[in-house]
Amino acid sequence: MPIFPVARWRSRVDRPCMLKRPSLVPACLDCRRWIPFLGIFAALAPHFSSAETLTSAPPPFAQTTPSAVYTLEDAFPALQFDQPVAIVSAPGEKQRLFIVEKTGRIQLVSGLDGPSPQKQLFLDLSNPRDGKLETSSECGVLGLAFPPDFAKSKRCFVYYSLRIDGKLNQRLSQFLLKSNDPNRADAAGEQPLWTQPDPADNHNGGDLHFGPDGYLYISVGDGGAGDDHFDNARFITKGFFAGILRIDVDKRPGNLSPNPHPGIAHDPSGAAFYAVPADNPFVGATTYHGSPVDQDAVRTEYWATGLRNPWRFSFDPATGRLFAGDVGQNTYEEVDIITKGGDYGWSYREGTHPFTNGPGRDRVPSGFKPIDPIFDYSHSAGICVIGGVVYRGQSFPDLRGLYIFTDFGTGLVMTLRETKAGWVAETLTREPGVSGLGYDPRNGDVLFANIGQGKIKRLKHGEPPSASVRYR
Ligand SMILES: [Ca+2]
Repeated sequence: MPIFPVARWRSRVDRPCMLKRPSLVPACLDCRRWIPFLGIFAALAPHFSSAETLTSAPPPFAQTTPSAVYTLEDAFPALQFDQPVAIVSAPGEKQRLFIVEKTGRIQLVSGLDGPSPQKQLFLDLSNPRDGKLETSSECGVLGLAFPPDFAKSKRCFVYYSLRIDGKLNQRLSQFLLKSNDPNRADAAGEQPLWTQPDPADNHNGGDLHFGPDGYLYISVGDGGAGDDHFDNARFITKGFFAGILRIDVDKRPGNLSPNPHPGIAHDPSGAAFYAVPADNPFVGATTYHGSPVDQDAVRTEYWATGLRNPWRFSFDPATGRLFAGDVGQNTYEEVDIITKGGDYGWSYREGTHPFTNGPGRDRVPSGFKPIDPIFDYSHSAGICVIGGVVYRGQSFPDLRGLYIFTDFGTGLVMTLRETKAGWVAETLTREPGVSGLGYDPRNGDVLFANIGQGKIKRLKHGEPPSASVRYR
């Protein structure tokens, strides 16, 4: 089912384009800075099948034949979801899975080992306490994370979009379980951490994960429109934009109060509901890109900068490395390993390539020292990277240690293998409409949220070989 009316979609995609696209992909995709990428592919997803032949040119990486043929199957045939975007587990739990629905609800799937897993409502943000939920374009309920002490603290964190007095905001909030129901969070007891005005409904990031250090990592986009129109990406003194943030929701001793920001919530004493880890990379920063910055205005929450729209990211459970998919503008998609204080180049670069349509064009500062993505691919292979996960399960020994991710548009399900010569990409299968990946907490199987179909898929060995991706 399309997630918004086709007529509205057509009105957006009929804008003139400068470039041509493969026949299966609408010409508008090059202009998607004006198009909600999730919406458009939910509408397109029914037009693809895993056995189709791509008419585009082969991708710019070797088309290798996996040692086994893979496909995706419906993980929960009896369960339907409403635009799923994230698949989340709670620490230490094997029998519950949480599915974040962009349209306002978080569903809990229980009884994973049983013959018929059940779905029930975990948290309903359809009508948030402080405003109106916004679900258009790339807005909605976008991320969920449980802290390491969830079993004791019974709290979770959610990132979502809402309008307050008609104005769009992105919000990070804490929720608690209801006292009498371990399977339900209490929407009425919401405690916002911050609420940031957002100039456009796209490029919101919105993924949440606790790292191995117990801190909460948050992905944020550049605000939106296109070409870094609002000029947020090149600075660390504006809002919560264009990077990965790291905060301490436990307010451990020695950590710091955040610098003032009008969107940060405070308790009656004036204290924020989180702290900034004292060793965050921009604590005490006096320069950025070689230019002086006001220490009191630095968003010390930054862990890494220079990302356009890091829609989905994950931690490798074995190594703790942080992998992110950063959605590109018109030409390149990229996968990054995010490191402390790393600058990933936007909006001076798109992938490893100079970006000359941004607000900083022709004025790249001498202090600009970006980190290359581990992999980027051109729009001949895809148009919207969906960051995935490192496979650490037992079912598929040939995939162990590989990073598995997808392209939302062409549906390529790809792997990245680390070699002495660098990262090598392979194509596993094809599934358009995937908007997020996660794990089955029982066995580490990779799960895929297909926003167009409203289904959770599972990677499996497939037959026959004709179901694999072919190029001509
Ligand atoms: Ca935005």
